[in-house]
Amino acid sequence: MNKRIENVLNRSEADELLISDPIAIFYLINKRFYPGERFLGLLIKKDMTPKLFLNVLFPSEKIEGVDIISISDTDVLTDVLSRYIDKDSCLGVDKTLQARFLLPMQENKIARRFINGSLAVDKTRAVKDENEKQLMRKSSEINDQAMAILKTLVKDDISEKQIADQLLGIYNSLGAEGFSFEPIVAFGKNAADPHHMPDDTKLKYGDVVLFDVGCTYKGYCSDMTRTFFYKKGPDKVQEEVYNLVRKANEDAENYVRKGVRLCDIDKTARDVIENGGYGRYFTHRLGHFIGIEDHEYGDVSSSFKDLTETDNVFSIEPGIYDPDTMGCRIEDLVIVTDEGCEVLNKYPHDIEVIG
Ligand SMILES: [Mn+2]
Repeated sequence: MNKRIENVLNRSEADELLISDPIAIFYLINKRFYPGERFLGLLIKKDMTPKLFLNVLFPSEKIEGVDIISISDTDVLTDVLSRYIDKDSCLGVDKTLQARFLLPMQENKIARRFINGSLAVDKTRAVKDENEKQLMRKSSEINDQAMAILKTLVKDDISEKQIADQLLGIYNSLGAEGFSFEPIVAFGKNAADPHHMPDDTKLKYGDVVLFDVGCTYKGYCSDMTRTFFYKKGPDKVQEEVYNLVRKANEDAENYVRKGVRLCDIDKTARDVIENGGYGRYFTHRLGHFIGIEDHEYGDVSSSFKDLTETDNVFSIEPGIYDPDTMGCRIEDLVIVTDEGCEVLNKYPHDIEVIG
């Protein structure tokens, strides 16, 4: 049994876990399946070789340390599962397991009790191992390089979309395989919309330029935001806004270490922006956990009271979205260490005029 599966079982209250989320399965056995509408499940429990329930439509080579149990469309799923699941057990299932699978399992009582088993997987995934940390460093290093290239693409009248369309090629040329999320390129007032999607807006003199972009490298995500000024430096108010966001980012990063409450990291950044008078324009949580997915379980927000653990990886991304002055966000990824944190993004935070 591999270390990750062992860690999940150690964190779980269930007797056995039936994991159906293909991404969680990838994390646990390093094999990706795209089962579409078909059932896919990995059954794990102590002292048993993990069983992968796999439809015959998705042939697989042998998987080291895993027994593959083939199922076909004509099999009754609950009959197959009950050959392996103890009917007196407490079974943990995913929060995303579809009701069309779960309801027959409950009706046929293939287990005594069903509980949400996702938390054990999610909390294990939140602590990155050495290999994962290396991949995340590399993914963010590529993202830093991509940011340096992106900012050279600006010119009068180019549209947000025209810049965004070039990003995939940039990532591929730097060794990344794709986007970790759809890139955000926002000019001028559009930067005051935190989730603006690139459109036909054209770049003009004096605009703010916001890039929120990320790639995947060997399956691991990066995610970074920088806000630039096109051809003309910020006016006094914009400079004040930018410096507040920058201080919020840096104070929060300085606060991060093992064993602090995630909500207190959020508060560190939020206090800076609130004391600067822009609290109502910081409309989202400070950050999110990240790894194989751009957004994983775990928030850096006022309502998330959990303590950080060494090797958690999350974003620190304060922003101010004031349509009358500017939209600004500065985002880095960090790895929690015993003493502080390692900031994965090396692209500077200084005010930068581009173009
Ligand atoms: Mn982010």
